[in-house]
Formats: sequence, structure tokens, C-alpha cells
Amino acid sequence: MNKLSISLIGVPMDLGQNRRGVDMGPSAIRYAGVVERIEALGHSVKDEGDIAISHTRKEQSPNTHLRNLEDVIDGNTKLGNKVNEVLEAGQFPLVLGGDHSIAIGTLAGLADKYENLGVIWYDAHADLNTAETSPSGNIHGMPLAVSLGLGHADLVNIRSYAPKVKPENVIIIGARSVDPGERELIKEKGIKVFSMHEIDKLGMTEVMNQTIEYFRERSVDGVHLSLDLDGIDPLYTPGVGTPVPGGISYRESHLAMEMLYASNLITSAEFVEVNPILDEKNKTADVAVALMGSLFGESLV
Ligand code: HAR
Ligand code: MN
Ligand code: MN
Ligand code: MN
Repeated sequence: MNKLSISLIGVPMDLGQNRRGVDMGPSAIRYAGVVERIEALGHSVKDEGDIAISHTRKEQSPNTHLRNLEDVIDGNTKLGNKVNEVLEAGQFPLVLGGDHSIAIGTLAGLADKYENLGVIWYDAHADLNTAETSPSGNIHGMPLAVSLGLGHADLVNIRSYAPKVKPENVIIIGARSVDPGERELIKEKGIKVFSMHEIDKLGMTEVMNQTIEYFRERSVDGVHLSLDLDGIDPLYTPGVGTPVPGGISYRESHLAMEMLYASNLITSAEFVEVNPILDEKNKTADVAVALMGSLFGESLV
């Protein structure tokens, strides 16, 4: 088994959406035993601490309806720099959110290292809104679009290059709440989506086999897993800001992580949207840590 040197990066970001508490996600995930769980598998883990995120919510930035735009840019710039530094040191970046707007920074730090980065977007949502299509003004609904080079220029150009990712290198898994503008973008850009419909119809084994095959065919040089805990059914992960019923089960998610581990494709990961205030006894952070266990090689026998 391949032993990794993992760098854990906490991002206490809650400015990409309206509900308070998601900034405590990194603490909740640490409390749920992330370091011990991963070290028990023989990997080494270095906790890099938390990125400094502003805690003054301005809500309305001047000249835009995007909420807390300046502070989201600032936090993601710092995160991008840190992720890149960790990569340069030969470490595997494992990022703990925080709301999903932090994927903007994570991908900004990854993509100038990888020529042809693949991305798995495990989420109930597509996060493909732009300033024009967003129904909410919440930046956590935009990070995938931003990473494709679409949306507010200051977000798109974090770390001074764009786009970070090619649309044909993205696979969305678990989608069940997609806005009209996002649907159009999915069609226009030909983004691969395994919605709940496909997961139900094909089964998770086939979905993951096709996912792995898709990235191999495209000769990606790295694959980032961006896992939003709301991709999983809120029965198992109630501590998220925007729960959507009818999601991926606990068992299907474990299977998906185990298959990714076996594929040896994953080169970085982030787990986002854990909100301890909305949770039941840290259940959602516990699920996050259990899934990381499978992603990093836990097996039953
Ligand atoms: N699509 C909606 C919006 O853009 C809701 C986004 C909810 N977001 C997340 N991200 N948790 O996956 O406002
Ligand atoms: Mn805060
Ligand atoms: Mn998301
Ligand atoms: Mn989501």
C-alpha cells in the first residue's frame, strides 16, 4: 500500500453562504478524529492549522450582489498559496471546510502544478452559478463555474491565471438540485454528470467504474476530490446548510471512496460544508472522517 504524507489544511470559511456555523467545520472534523483515523492507516499527517479567514460579514460588497466578495477572494488567495506550497513540498493536500466557496482557492493552488487536472465534484448541487445566474448571490454556489473560468473576474483570476480546470475533466456525482443557468452550462460545456437518476439506475459500482475510466482515457495527471457533505443523504449528514433529500447513501459513499482508493487516482481532496451548529452530535463530521478512512485505504477485512 502506498503511504502518503498528508497535509491537513483547515479553512474556517462561512462567508460563501448565509448560515452561521460552517466556519466551525474544521474543528468538528478534527474533534471527530481525522488525524488519528488516517495515521492508523500508516500515512503521516501534518496538521498545518487553519487559514486566517475574516469574520466580519459585510454581506453586501459595493458594486456587486455577490456576498462578502472581498473576504472570499482574500481567504481563497491565502488558501491557494498554502495548497501550492504544500504540493511543492511533496505533500498530499487534504482541505477541511468551511463552505464550498473554498474550492476556488484549493483548485487555484492545485491547477498550476497539474497540467491536466481531473475533478470529482461530489455534491447535491452543481455549483455552476455565475453572478448572472445565481439565485442567491452566495459564492458557495459558484466555485465550479469560477474554476472553469466563468464568473466574477476577481474570483476567476485568483493566483493570476485562468481557467483552472477544463470542463471535460470534471465529473459531478450526486446532483439533484440544479438551477436553470447551471443546466444550460452543463449542456453547453458537455460536463459529465452522474445525477441521482444515474446513480439509482446504474448503481454506484458502475458510476465509479465509469468515472475512473473517464479520467484514465483523458490521461489526467491528478484528480482532486471535492466532496460536499450535502451530496450524501441528509439522513446521514444533517449538519449541512442546504440539505436536499434523496441523496447518496452512507454505504454507496463508502463504496465510492474505496473504489477511488483502489484506483490510485486521487492526488488531493477536500471535505466541505460540515456545519456543527446544524448537526446532531457531530454526526456529519463523523461521516466525513469515516469517508476519509475509506479514501485512504481502510478496508473491512
Ligand atoms: N444553487 C444554489 C445557489 O447557487 C444553492 C447552492 C447551495 N450550495 C451548496 N453548494 N451547498 O453545493 O445559491
Ligand atoms: Mn465566522
Ligand atoms: Mn457544493
Ligand atoms: Mn452542495
